[in-house]
Amino acid sequence: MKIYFAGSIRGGREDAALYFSIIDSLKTFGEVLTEHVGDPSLTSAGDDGPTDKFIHDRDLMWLNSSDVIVAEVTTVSMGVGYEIGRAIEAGKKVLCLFRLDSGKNLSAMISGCDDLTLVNYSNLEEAKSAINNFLKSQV
Ligand code: 6K6
Repeated sequence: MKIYFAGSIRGGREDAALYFSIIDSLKTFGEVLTEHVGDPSLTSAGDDGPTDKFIHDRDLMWLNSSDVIVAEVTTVSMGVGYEIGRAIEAGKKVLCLFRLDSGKNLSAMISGCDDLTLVNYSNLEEAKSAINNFLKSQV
């Protein structure tokens, strides 16, 4: 199974360690195409690297080749919202994970969307359990 994990980069890296742990658990189900999203050395500022067009086109190619999308949506990110929208339009199955104790308000465009699965969670174990239930139902 090819899994596309989406998490905030330029939207802010405060949950990067959490992304790393989620990706670790996703790897037990298949290939994670976007492992770099959990890289603790990746900052929101970034450094020398590929152009934005390269990143956009490469990531969309990965998104379109993936079987499922798992998005951590607690830290607000324009890119993650965009990826979720493109994934739904492409007919992909999308799981969104939102941390209830974050004090953040999830966009109604995610919480009000019938075309995705949204799970509110409090800790990593609950996130893993949501991932397990979601991915099991895809095979
Ligand atoms: C590092 C720092 C700044 O830019 C970078 C390199 N950028 C990216 N590399 C890989 N994927 C990216 C990059 N920027 C955005 N994405 C994709 O959008 C990822 O798949 C994330 O799920 C999502 C993050 O969007 P923003 O708006 O938070 O950056």
